[in-house]
Amino acid sequence: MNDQQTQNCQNAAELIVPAEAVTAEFATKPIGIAEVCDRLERASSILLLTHTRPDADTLGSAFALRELMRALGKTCEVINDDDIPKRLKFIFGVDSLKPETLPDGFSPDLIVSVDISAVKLLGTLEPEYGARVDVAIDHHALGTPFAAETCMVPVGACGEIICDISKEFKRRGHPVMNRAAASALYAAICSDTGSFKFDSVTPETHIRLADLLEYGINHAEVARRLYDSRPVSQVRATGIAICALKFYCGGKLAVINFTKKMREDNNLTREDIDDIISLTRSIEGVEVGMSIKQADDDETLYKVSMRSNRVADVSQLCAKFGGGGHKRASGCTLNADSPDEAEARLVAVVSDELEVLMSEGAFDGADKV
Ligand SMILES: [Mn+2]
Repeated sequence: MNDQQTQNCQNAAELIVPAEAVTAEFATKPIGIAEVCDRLERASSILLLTHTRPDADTLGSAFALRELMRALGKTCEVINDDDIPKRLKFIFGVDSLKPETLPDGFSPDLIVSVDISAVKLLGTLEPEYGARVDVAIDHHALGTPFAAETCMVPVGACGEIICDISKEFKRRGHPVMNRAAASALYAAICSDTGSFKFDSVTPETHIRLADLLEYGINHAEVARRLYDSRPVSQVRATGIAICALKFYCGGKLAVINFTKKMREDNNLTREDIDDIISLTRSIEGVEVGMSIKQADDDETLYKVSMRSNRVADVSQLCAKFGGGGHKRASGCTLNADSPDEAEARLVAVVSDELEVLMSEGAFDGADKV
């Protein structure tokens, strides 16, 4: 079982603001790769912003772009509001990218966000930088624009866009990327495409990856760092989650209800249970997987993740609880008096939807490849 594979892109997907939550009109200018390169060429000092709860895509994309900019003789720094997850520390090789790590007197003339689809994904960086982003480089088609200019290319990973930027720089006669940057982009693409398992993978994805391999990167080691070096506590969390699995709707809905007590009794951190959702939908016959996590600070608050395999639109289901995301990966929160009550309310809504889909014959032939 490789249950970490779908974590990154999809956890970020849960944080996408549903369209109906956008109240004010905001006009961003759409730009392409060449224009992004123009802006980067013209700047002398660049700040790159990455999203909260950082994943390999935002970090790998930012690292590679930073290396490209430094090779052009520019000053370039990257910041993130959060702790870097242990398993992603290899990308930058540092413990923190928090704003206090910026060199004294650093004053960017261009601010660029990478892999950020909505301003709230800046987390605690939002008050300072939310209204100051010049260019957003992103691959989420359903994002909520917030930057003056947006380069949105609907590819599987933001890292793929950085590959194209690098290619354009090469065409313009600039230095090609270094091996470390190529490794970081490999990690970004590998991770955001669920190790090339998602629908978003195209022939171009593999062509970009082939280019990265030409730099002599150790792709097997990158994959090992991403997936095969889990802390023991996370493996233990997986075991507890497996024991807690419950099935509904004749096995089409799988639920893991991870209570605060389960976490405390076993000394588990947030990072340890971040990925238990991917367990649920990797089980034969499951269409919708759901994890319910009781919050630490407020025991009546539950954070819910949903994944679907082929048919159900979980963004619609999460929208019924005020959440949203993608068709295949969404999230929401709800308040309830007990974990059982939270589960009952969620299961009722998802079961109804699955019953409707079954009566419509939506699963007929869904097993065909
Ligand atoms: Mn991404």
